[in-house]
Amino acid sequence: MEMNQMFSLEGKVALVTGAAYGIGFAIAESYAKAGAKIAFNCRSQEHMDKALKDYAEKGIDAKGYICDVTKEEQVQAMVQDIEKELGSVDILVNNAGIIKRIPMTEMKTEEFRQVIDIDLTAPFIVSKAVIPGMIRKGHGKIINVCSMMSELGRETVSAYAAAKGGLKMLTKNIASEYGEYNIQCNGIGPGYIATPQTAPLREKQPDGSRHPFDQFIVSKTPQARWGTPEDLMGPAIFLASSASDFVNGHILYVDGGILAYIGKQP
Ligand code: NAP
Ligand code: GCO
Repeated sequence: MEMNQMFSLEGKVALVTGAAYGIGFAIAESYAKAGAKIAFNCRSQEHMDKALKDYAEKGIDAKGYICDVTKEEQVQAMVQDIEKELGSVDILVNNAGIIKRIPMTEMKTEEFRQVIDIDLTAPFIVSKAVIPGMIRKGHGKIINVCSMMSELGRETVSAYAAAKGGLKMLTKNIASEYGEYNIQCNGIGPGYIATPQTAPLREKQPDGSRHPFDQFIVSKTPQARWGTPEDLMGPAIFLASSASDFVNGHILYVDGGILAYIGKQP
């Protein structure tokens, strides 16, 4: 196989969930540049209108669906519509996600459940909806967007860490259960990436100085910077393309070295 064919997504149908902006948008953009037809969803018409404009500005003819990934009927209907409009899904990226930063003893059980629902149950729901089509086609790629919190804990993110740790194991289980159908399921574990989700951690202090968490993350990252959504593009293409056809059940951390580093003595 030619080198450029190995990383090509020409003719593939990719569904990236929650790709109106942030990491999902960058991954979808990279897939379009590699030749894939793009489907994405988000929850609000306002975000959809803006996203469609942003994709068009990049020359990408993406199909957008208003769909809440926690609602199984909406997901099933979206997957059927994609099949009619673009063809059945070859590549699924379970990207949609939320975080709630609340100390565990102050967190309502309902809030904990909401995070688990979006960050862990929804990847199950969406994967379940596309796997039968992948089995019919004889191939498929599922990429779950994991996190540093698939491996590490910290104050205030108990629900998120539980969900992302669970997502790592869902990844390994999908790989185990459907590998024989030539479906590869892997995870991408972004480090700390500058997106709306992490904006509160980078807010300037009233005196104009950097947020202490911002300084902390830069000091914990050997590459000494926050990641950008674009940093995820190459690894996401690798996991969606034939270049990774024998990579299954793996979590590829894209973190500038955070997980390799014990940190500097204060
Ligand atoms: P973001 O900027 O907050 O974007 C999240 C996206 O998910 C939005 O498009 C949002 O769409 C969508 N979404 C949320 N709940 C949804 C639902 N129930 N149904 C459909 N869409 C939903 O987040 P991000 O930073 O790009 O993160 C994307 C993924 O990477 C998440 O899974 C996150 O946990 C993970 N991650 C992020 C970082 C980081 O440092 N930023 C690091 C590791 C992992 P609407 O606004 O329309 O709801
Ligand atoms: C936090 C962060 C995260 C990151 C990311 C790390 O509050 O610690 O928001 O958890 O977004 O998932 O990989």
